[in-house]
Amino acid sequence: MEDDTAGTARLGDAAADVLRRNDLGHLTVAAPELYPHQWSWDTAFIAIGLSHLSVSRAIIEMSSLLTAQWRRGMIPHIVFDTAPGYFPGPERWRTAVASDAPAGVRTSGICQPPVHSVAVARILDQARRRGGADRRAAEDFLTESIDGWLAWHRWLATSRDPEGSGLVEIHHSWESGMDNSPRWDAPYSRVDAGEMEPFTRNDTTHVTDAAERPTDAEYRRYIWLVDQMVAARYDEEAIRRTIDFRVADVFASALLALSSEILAELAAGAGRHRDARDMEEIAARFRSGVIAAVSPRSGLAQDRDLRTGAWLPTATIGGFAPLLCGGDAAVLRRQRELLLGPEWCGHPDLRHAVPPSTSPTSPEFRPRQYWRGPQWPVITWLFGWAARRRGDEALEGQLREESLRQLGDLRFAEYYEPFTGEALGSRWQSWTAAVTLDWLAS
Ligand code: 2M8
Repeated sequence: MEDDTAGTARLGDAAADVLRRNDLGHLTVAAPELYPHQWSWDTAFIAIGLSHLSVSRAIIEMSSLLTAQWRRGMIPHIVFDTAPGYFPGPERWRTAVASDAPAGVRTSGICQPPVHSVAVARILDQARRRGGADRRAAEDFLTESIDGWLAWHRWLATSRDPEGSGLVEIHHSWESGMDNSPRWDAPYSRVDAGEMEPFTRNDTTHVTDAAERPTDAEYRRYIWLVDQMVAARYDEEAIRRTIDFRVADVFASALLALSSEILAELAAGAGRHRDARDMEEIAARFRSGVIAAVSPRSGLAQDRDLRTGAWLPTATIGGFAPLLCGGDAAVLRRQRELLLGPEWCGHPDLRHAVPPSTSPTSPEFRPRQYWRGPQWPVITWLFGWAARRRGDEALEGQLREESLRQLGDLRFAEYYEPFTGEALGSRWQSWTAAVTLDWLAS
């Protein structure tokens, strides 16, 4: 049998190879066939992985995303490259109708969770450890890009929380990053996709089994919402008045709180004290919003359907949002216990003790279907990283070790079947390879 060091080296080489193969020079595609463009939150994780290979390449990745930033601050969820074959492409998003879309770059018209300052901080740490030219490049990058990140957070805190509730409002489940999670079943049951321009999906041709992807009925609703946003010319107020999907996303809110706390530290380090205070305020507001959304009964944080006012109690990984942003020691203690307990990582039938996207004890759990049950290494990484930031090295260590065992199949899958460990969805997924590199480096 291969010894540990050889196995680790092989895993690291294979992960680096995935990033190299998915690299177009100016951006890294999220996955070679299924996702041949740049995705917003994928970019942050990819840059974290790249920072272990080349600080300057990691900086290019983040800078290239920022060139697609909309004028009011939104970072779009997809920046399209030239490859054909992804649906919906720029011709369906029609972002030219928007008054604040950037010129000269083709993007989608929605956003994804704000994890970018986690990447900026990680790149800076790496660069400072290396010193010399890397350090200078990363510090220059922070100076040049900080206004972009600040504008992004301010846009989220105003346009997506105009009433100051402390929760980020989303208008499409793609904005959550967890597209078909049962978190969204109730709000989607009220989306009645009517007559629409016909379309053909491409995604199902790139996975072994189409049942690992969302259903056609789900896709009709996804595209219906895109068309509704185009009709509203991507005007946030008009969208709020007319769209069939308005949900307060507790996971994105926790990430905004966490990332704003980090951005405040970065701003303070760059001598931008007023900006640092603004970011601290945003962090505090969204942290409180997340804690207020915790159900005393289940101990999990809940999303909220803003069209009906109903809280959404489904037991998904989104419910552990407080473990990302902190804010209440008792809530965190209970969540840690829950996460490691039999309904989650401690479920006796799991192949690897990392969190499934939906609890295996929930009636909505589907072990092979995308965000309805499989384990996502990138999500495990986020919880591990946040745990370490809180000083919970034990939790981080456990999640890392289990994940590295899971990734030992060298497929770098998009997601994994929780009971068998089978690789599902896309292979050679960039963010999976990237978090592998980060785990190996710690
Ligand atoms: C998945 O989402 C895209 C739409 O944005 C898709 O299914 O076509 C999600 O897992 C999302 O979180 C991720 O960012 C994206 C690219 O990896 O794929």
